[in-house]
Amino acid sequence: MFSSSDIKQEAEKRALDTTDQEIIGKAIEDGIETAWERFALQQPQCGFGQLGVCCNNCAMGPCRIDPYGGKPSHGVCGANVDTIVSRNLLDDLSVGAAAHSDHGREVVEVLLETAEGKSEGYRICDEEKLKRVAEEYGIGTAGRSKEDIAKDLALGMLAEFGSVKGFIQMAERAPDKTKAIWTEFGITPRGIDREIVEAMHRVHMGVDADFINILLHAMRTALADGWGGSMIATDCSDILFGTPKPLTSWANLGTLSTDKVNVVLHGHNPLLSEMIVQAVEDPELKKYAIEKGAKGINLVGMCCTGNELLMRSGIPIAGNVLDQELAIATGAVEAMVVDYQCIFPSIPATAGCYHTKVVTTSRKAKIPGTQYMEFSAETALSTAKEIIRLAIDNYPNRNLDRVRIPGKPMKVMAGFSEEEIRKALGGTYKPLIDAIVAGQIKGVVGIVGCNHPRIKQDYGHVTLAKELIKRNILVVETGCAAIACGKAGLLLPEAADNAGSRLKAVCNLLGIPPVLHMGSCVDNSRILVMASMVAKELGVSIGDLPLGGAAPEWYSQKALPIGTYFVASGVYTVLGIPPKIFGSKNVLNLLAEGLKGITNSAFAVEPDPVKAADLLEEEINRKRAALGI
Ligand code: SF4
Ligand code: MSK
Repeated sequence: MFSSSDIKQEAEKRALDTTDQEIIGKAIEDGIETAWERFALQQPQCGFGQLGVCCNNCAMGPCRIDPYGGKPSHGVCGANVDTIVSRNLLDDLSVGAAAHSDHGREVVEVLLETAEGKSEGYRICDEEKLKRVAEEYGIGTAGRSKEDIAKDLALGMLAEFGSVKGFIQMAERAPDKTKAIWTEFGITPRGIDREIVEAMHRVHMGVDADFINILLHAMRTALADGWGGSMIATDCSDILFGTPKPLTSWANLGTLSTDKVNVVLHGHNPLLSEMIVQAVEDPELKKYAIEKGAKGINLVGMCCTGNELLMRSGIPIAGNVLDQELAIATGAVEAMVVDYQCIFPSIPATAGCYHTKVVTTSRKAKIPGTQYMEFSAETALSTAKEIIRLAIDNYPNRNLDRVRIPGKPMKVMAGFSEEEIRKALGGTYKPLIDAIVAGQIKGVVGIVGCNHPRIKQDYGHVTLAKELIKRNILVVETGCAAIACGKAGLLLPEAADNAGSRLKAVCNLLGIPPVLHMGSCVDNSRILVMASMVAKELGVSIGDLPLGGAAPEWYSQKALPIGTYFVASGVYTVLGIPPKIFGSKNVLNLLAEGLKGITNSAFAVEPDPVKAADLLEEEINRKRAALGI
């Protein structure tokens, strides 16, 4: 498809990072189909779908509405464009909320099994956090074993998924003024599963047809994710595996090794991958790798499983979501181990062109053409060892003529949990508040979300982060956005040289980067907790704070609840990819304008990251002025 002279140009068009560009070039030379080729083949994509005006909810459809105001203006059932667009949005958002929350539930289940002595390889690592969270749940801790406390806490958290109390305990962490807004508009989340199930009910044909009512429930469902499922996932993972602390490691495809067995851990849930981190310490496996001709075993992460491992154990991160096929195309990966979410079903086909084994591990996420090795807490460490043995056995199959490991890894600093940020500030957010009041830090923006083949990989994240720090706005990040900035060298204290002089001085004083890696996608909950603590210290709502959110390259359904719980919590959020709502002016107006009167925040859509930075800065200035600073 490409002449050799075009390959470099094409690679530069697709990705910002030079190691990614090199392997994109190799993949093209090797004739490997990646998301970029498949995206091109999908063009032009369906305009009705992009506008959100197509409904496929029942067997009388699919129905689609003329977006120009002509006929048909209603589906067979009579649903108008506002109903269809808002219902589609709620449907997609609920899928995302379910994904985060079901991940959270699995971590709680393992906490329970660990407390009951039924799991293999797990232990409670952060007893202090266990006790702190247990106290929030009203669970007594004095004189009790950590296992007893953990059992009660796990049961308390599992109850959050239904709706026993009518509210979610974790959401009590929000400031009173924010909770009062939720109460006033009837969007306080009652239970995690409950809101998602109710969303599924509402999108059924002939149930909710009022777009305002539908969108309010979308906010409630998103809040159940952010302040419920995701927050539980974060806190239980911290309890089991340790709350992240600042550390240094490496990022990009150059983290793959030329002479060690390379194992890529990809997906979202740290439950099995943490056991793999333990398994590679087994002296027998180390010896076995050497017997097979390798110099050792090299674990690297990808996407949010990678972020979880980077944050807690300093495992290097090979890349973000568009790197999954590229990692295999290096020809150097013995095994790619996946759990769930953001796994391209294409990877067994890519792996089939090299020697890579793809190992699926979750009952919920099987992919034809992969080797399935089921994860269960009872046998987790044994399964982890088996997986490593399989990868080692595959090492001799590496075809050195087809291997290319690009460039050098980029050093990164990660591990900025909310607790550690607070600790670095001396135990309270007062110094941060003082810095904001003094204008040393103009505001804080969370950049989150994925890569999208419509945007040059990482360009949106990196450009926006650079623009913001230049304007003395501190950036906190999670997910693929954080990996993008890691590859670009922004997760280093030295990157403060790119910041405005006032932010640079703060970073230099604290020895921190101007862009803080706060974790995986579920760890956006850490940003909520931080915002909440600052707001409480000031006695205001989160919506009063000079904060912003952005998802410059999002694609996943999970980004919808993330953006929506940011906005519903009071954080103005700019999306770089338009959501599928432009077919309804009413839906658009409510989300971009109408919400300002409810949560003092709204959504904006701006594909140009420099203009997105302008919007975020304007919003921060507006909130600063309202606070009188
Ligand atoms: Fe068509 Fe209504 Fe069925 Fe949707 S729910 S497919 S608009 S008939
Ligand atoms: S991994 S949801 S592509 S951020 Fe969390 Fe990246 Fe988006 Fe997946």
